[in-house]
Amino acid sequence: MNKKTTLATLIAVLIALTQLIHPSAANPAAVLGISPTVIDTRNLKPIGSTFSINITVDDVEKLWGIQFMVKYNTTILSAIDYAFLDRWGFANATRLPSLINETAGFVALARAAFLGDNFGLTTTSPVAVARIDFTVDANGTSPLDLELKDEDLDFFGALTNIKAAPFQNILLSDGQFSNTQLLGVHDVAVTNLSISATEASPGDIINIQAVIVNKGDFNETLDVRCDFNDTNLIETKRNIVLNKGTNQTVNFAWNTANIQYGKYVIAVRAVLSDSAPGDNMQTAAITLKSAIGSGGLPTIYLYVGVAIVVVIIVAIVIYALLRRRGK
Ligand SMILES: [Ca+2]
Repeated sequence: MNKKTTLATLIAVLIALTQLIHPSAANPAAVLGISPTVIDTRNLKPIGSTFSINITVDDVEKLWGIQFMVKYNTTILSAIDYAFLDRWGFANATRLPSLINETAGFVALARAAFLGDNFGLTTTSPVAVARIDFTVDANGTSPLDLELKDEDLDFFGALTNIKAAPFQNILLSDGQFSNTQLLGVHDVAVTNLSISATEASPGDIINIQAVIVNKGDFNETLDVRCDFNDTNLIETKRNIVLNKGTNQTVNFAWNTANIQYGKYVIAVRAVLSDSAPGDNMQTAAITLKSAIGSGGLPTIYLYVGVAIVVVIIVAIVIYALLRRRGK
């Protein structure tokens, strides 16, 4: 081994060591919703009257483009107008086709900012981005359903961020209209998330427990997902029956045998598009350390220690080689 090769090996070893220390982050799902959730105005919205709904976005980072549709019952309602609320620099936005289709019963809205015109919308609370106006045609009930995709109508929507990368994980929160009956809401929540350890070693089993609650007016059957770092699935409990007003404890076990050292965020989420999606997920943080690291010596010192030993060995080798060449 000559001096150059030795140095290259040393650098490679140091780079490899730095790769062992990796940060992690978790992103919540983006939310597209209707506000108010329920237009429940018995006897207050007679035939011929008008009302408006706002479309809101939540938990988005650098939102740059938006395309979606709202479907409704054309017997009960007519969509008459829409407007974008240009509150985050969409004033100069390119106009993608937006339209009202009174025959099929949908409003399709789309808008994107010019690239470079702004830095997108970042928010962790609901922000209204568009408004739709309706007139009431008849007494009855109509859904106000948000859709991102309808293959029959050849419609493919998205929420897109500044890098033109669609948000992969989007919760849709629908609305309802009625002028004849009291409307109930669908609303479940994840509460009381606990994990058996906040520090552990790879190979440990982490027990995860949460309570799901049905706060709404309907009996529900739903899946509950447990993930780490956003959408890396640990397990899904399927078809849990949760009657209104009841709660249920769910348990998961995370086998960390093939998980690297690092910080992780465990999330338990109720998979249901409900009226208040903000409480459908709970998270908890956990750090996986080496056995020595968890015994009190932080993991980074272990890596530094190994690196120092490697450097000393390499130095000795170089010294030995140089001495031999010198003779
Ligand atoms: Ca909820």
